[in-house]
Amino acid sequence: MNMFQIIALVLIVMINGSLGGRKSKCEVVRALRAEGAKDSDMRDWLCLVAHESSYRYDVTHKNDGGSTDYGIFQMDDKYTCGNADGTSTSICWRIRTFGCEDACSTFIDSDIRNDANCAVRVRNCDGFRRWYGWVNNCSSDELEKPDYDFEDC
Ligand SMILES: [Ca+2]
Repeated sequence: MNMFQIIALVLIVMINGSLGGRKSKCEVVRALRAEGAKDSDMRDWLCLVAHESSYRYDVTHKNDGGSTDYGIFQMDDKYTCGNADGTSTSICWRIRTFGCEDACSTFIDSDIRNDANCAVRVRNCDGFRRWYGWVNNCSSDELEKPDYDFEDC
């Protein structure tokens, strides 16, 4: 291997390391719109994703109660992924069907379509309060920030 090849290899590893596992803001916007999310909710969504996963789709987080959160929307295995039992509430029983019950491994892959599908249905069922990342960080003042501008998407 000559010096040029070594440098090229190092660059490839660095690029993969910095970009791997992360989605752009507009990729998230497009995935959410495709699942019916309204633009009037989009700043909330972007704040939620920024605080739940920092736009990384391959992250997991172990909760104090023993459940685990998966992926860009941090869907947990207590109420959603891998859980096909149906919920206890009459309004939201469909949450665990038609996709939200997908294997948790599909919530940390690079295809965020099923993640967005499930997240939009959870939001339509329970609102954004289901996500502590949103509850604790996404005040109306916070949502004004240019970080959450999405007009170019
Ligand atoms: Ca996925």
